[in-house]
Amino acid sequence: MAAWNQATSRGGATACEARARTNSASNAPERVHSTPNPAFRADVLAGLSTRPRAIPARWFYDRRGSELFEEITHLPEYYLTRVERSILVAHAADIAELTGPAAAVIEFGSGSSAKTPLLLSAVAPSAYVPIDISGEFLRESAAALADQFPELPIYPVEGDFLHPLELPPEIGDAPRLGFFPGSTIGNMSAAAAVDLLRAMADTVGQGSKLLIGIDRIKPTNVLIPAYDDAQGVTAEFNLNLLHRINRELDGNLPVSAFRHVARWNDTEARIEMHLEATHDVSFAIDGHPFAISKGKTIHTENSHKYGPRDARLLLRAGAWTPVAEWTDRDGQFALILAEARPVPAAP
Ligand code: SAH
Ligand code: AVI
Repeated sequence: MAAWNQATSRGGATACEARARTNSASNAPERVHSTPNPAFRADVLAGLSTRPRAIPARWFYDRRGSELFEEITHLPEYYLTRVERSILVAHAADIAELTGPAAAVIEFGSGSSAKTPLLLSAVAPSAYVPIDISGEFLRESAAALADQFPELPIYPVEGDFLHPLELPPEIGDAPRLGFFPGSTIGNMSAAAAVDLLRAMADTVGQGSKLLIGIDRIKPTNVLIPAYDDAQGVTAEFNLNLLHRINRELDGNLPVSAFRHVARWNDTEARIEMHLEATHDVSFAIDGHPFAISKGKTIHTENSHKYGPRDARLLLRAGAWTPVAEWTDRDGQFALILAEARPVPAAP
């Protein structure tokens, strides 16, 4: 069982402190002297030693990474957040009717919880449990939300949702509504997504509901700019992973020798983000030497896109039965409500 670092945000940090969030991390010295996260260290050392080189995308989200993702959500090219928000605005009442009142809302990968008020206002929950790997950002976002919903008990949980999770006992026997927006499910392979969906069903229990956002397959002239924006924010988000390695793992990666690459992999139906070496480089991380030749890449993220049937099949494979689906007028993005039901015996 993973050790979950949990704290109620009532009486915790104030929204004022949350608003005082700054970009100071970008000016911080490259090296920090705290105990390195052993899972981060293991993933980086293993990921740079295997071919093709790859580091799991969850390590993007230190404080600076969370801030940069938040900036991405405001970019004109990054349609996902804007469109998902518009679907929530248009259908919050329908969602509330199907989910019922007084549920404990459990959000997976809550980030800034920016879209969450739309759901919370509609469903009148009994508690809110935001779960995120980016602890400081999570606590500040929860504190800001507590100011907006002073009557709502909020129990932030810092942890990796890919590990087994016990919900805070304070939520009691309230019905559970999982919330997994943003198409974060797309950052996993189909196999990992199915495992996660099944684990979520175990966590929230049979009869519980899940509201999940899933990005749709669309033309590359929309997809590529969404992941390679004109202002270079996504590039900075990607390159921050290298800064994070230098800061936290005693690395000396020459960050300026790497460039951000976003490409569409049609076979896998996904956007891939890579960091490509612009010349031959050698560096060390925690005393371990590495070399990368010009043109070779570190694969840092997959963002899978799903057709309508694929998305529903993924949910069924993950032990969730779709009960309703809403999209925008252009069918760019889907919000699906599903229920954890026992899989019926095959005919
Ligand atoms: N839900 C928000 C944020 C999406 S960004 C939205 O829709 O805009 C993805 C979020 O998931 C980040 O806040 C990141 O820190 C978190 N995250 C990514 N992988 C995670 C993991 N394995 N466990 C817990 N949180 C994770
Ligand atoms: C969090 N996740 C769904 C984002 C995505 O679109 O895959 C992360 C991201 N990567 C680059 N831009 C945004």
